[in-house]
Amino acid sequence: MTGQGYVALTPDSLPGRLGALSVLRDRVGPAEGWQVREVGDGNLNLVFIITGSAGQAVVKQALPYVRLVGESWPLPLKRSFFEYNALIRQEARDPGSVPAVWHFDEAQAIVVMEFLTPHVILRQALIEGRQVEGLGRRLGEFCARTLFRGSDLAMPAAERKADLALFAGNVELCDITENLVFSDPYFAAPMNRHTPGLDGIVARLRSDLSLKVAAQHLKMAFTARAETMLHGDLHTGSIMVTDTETRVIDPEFATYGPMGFDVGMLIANFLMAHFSQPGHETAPGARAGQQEWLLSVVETIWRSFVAEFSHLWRTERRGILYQASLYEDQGDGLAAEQALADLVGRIWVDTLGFCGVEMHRRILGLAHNADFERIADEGLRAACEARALAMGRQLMLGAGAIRGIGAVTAMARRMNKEDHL
Ligand code: SR1
Ligand code: MG
Repeated sequence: MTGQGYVALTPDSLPGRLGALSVLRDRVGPAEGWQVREVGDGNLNLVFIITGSAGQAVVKQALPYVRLVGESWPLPLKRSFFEYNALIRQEARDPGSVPAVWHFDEAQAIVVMEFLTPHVILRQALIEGRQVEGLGRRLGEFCARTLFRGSDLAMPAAERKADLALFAGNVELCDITENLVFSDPYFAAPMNRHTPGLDGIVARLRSDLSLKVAAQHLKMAFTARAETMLHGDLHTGSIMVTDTETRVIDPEFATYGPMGFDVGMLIANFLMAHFSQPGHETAPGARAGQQEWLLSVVETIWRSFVAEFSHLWRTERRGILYQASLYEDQGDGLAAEQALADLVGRIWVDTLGFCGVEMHRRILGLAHNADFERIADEGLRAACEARALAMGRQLMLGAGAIRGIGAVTAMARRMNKEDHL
């Protein structure tokens, strides 16, 4: 499982092992003065912050197993290779959207990156009731730029095919998504867990045959439709923010897949943040403003995504799909606009479906969201989660009939007042 010579870092061993790297000496200062803390709180990796006389850096190292579960679940180190390759592509496609990568060591599965400060993980900020200026616009643009520019709409065909082959190697992380997102929530899989008060609604969802079919249609879209390079795990724990700045991190699940996957996962996590707010308020209704803001972010993500995607369609469509030679160059500019509207419509339907499965798997599967998990009162948590489960079902089954992002936020607003237990 581990590559030759791989050894996991510790805070004590890190200065000796990385102290000779010139990029760290230059940016952080001499290793003799380093202070190292391990701060990883995700499901998979080690994350260290180095503080030195000249600055700070982040060192992320893959472990040969799933940290959340332990050594009984081996996971290849090569996910670090995919993360590195995704980060440098995202930086090229949307400059300034991700942390700068300073060094990559494939054998040790180490990525050395810029330390983002005073950024915090967005999920934590949302639980605390904080708001971030420009968040929805920035995330919508990130999705549009990375998804458009990583596809056959924009890339030279040979380059795109080489990338498709490269990311096709990310088999084990795709396998996690394929099982944990699309299958496990819909039966009593061994690693699943849910809040006890949800037993009734969980039984109803798992006996809903249409839902099981919809989930597998979505899984087929994920496995078969290699439209673009996805981030692959775009949730609010994969985003770091200040009050005014947004950066996307952790693309180790990167793979080629359908455009709606990233957008759907992202929106799902804002909707879950919305439904979880009553579990974090200090007085009834105290988080009503935060809930409305979260829905406004959902709307802005989608609208900014469409606006930027449309802009790129009109200005950077140089790939092998929907060529200008077929449309604009023939005087058929209107056909290009019609093709754009059709494509955005397809992405929209995919987005809603992926949004629904993500809402289900974070409540029914192995990997839950702190938004709900931090609600200590189990009855209150179940009530909040049940609303998200019900909405996830409506999105998956009704995707084709939901007209516009305003209908989605209206649905969330309505369901937030309902009892779905
Ligand atoms: C076993 S890994 C569980 C989850 O953590 C990651 O962040 C992904 O979301 C994955 O599905
Ligand atoms: Mg992650």
